[in-house]
Amino acid sequence: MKIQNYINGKFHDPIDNNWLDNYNPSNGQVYGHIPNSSSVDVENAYIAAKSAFPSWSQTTLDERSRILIKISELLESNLQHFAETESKDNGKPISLAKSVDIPRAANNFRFFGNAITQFASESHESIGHDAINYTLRQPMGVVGCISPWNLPLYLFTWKIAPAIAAGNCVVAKPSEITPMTAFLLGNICNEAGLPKGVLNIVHGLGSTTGQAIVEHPNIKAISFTGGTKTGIHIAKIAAPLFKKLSLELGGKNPNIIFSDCDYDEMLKTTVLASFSNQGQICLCGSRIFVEASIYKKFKIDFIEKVKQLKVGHPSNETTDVGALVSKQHLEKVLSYIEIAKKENGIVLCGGNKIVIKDYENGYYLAPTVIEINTNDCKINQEEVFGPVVTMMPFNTETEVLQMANAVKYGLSATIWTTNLKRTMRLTNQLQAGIIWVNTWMLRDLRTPFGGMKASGVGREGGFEALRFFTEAKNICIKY
Ligand code: TXE
Repeated sequence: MKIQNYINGKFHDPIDNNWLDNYNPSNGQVYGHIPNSSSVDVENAYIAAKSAFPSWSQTTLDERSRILIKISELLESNLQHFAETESKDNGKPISLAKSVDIPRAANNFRFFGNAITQFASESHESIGHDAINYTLRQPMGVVGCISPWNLPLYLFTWKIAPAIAAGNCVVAKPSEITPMTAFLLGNICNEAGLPKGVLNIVHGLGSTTGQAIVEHPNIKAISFTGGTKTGIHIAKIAAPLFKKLSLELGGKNPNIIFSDCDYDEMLKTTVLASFSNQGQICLCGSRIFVEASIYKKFKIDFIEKVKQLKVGHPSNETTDVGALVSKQHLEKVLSYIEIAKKENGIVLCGGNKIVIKDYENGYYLAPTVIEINTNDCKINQEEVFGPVVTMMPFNTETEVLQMANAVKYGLSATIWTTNLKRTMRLTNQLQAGIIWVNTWMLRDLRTPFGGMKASGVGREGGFEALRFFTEAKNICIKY
């Protein structure tokens, strides 16, 4: 199957007729071809977006909201098809695609369709000067959205929905590894009555298509989610062009467990925080720190639960852990397990590929738990982004806080405790953009989402996203 670019409401082959293979992670087979779009395709997408902007930016908020909510409804009514497509393209369990990825993609459109009707800007009365200042928040024009492969439609729409809600027109690129649901979204947008050119989707490699979007002199803002290395590269290109940038990058998140926590709840959630989506979520808690007094018990109980996880074909409803996204990524994750062993890490379970009958070439890896004795090692410092977690004991709050913060990343952290004072002390001092206490991945779309340090710059979510996709202009009137 060949997919096409979606430009100006229509589907097009890439101008250079240059195509990439698309692999099915569950069996390692090529099952489709996607455009490797050139800068000419990106330029065509830009021209379509630019032409659509004057009218879209003047479209009433009610009308924008109505169209976004219609897209959301159409995604919901096509949930099964979208979920099957996502699961096949990415390797994630169908149950996850049905319960998380596609519902959340639909919700992104509904949420920002509603949010835009509530978005307001400030005014400041300059008392004693007979003057008033007010802020206009105007759409920027044409903006670029570039998304990764781990939560394909979920993260693609997390950027697109606020961008178009705010009145911008978009040139968007999904990951070349998981382009399918983004391709399907084009038809849904047409059916919902989104005017042509408001959203344009170009497919291709980061180094060709993505690069052309970032380098485009008239694409005013880039919202990017992906690897930290890519983020650095994009920032270097965008800075001299004075583009607005939102970078959501990697994480190496601590999961800190105190002995006074609700143990059963912690255990159940820690399994999810470690291995959901094959551990390929930037928010996964990949470094587990356990208070020494319960370390032995936790070790036995956790390993027992992890061993019960069913690794299987993504389309099987009972699969807990599906296939990793690509052969290259599987090899990267395996290489980190070898590094950990060399660093004296003890593999408590997993560590090996899994062969599934009839799908022998699929990218399956057993959920892996590695016991370590220092935070100062590669396996605890670098993002693995797979079904691999480490665990080690700690004795004091001060010690665990120091280890939690001693990484270059600062995306999220989880704390398990019922002690309020400790919670307050730690949440104040942990270097992370998102901190969960006694839960994980509980999301409210109104909250600011993003990381500190090498996890990125800027915040998405709620009004933060609408502020990102608008230019603030202050007007001072003396009366
Ligand atoms: O991501 P890339 P990769 C981490 C994770 C993973 C590593 C590398 O550790 O192992 O990053 O993954 C586009 N100009 N995360 O290499 O390349 C690319 O086409 C413009 C964490 O797959 O960063 C894709 O659409 N765009 C992360 C997107 O960037 C470029 C999720 C992300 O791909 C580009 C994914 C360029 N020069 C990986 N080069 C998270 N934060 O959730 C690439 N792209």
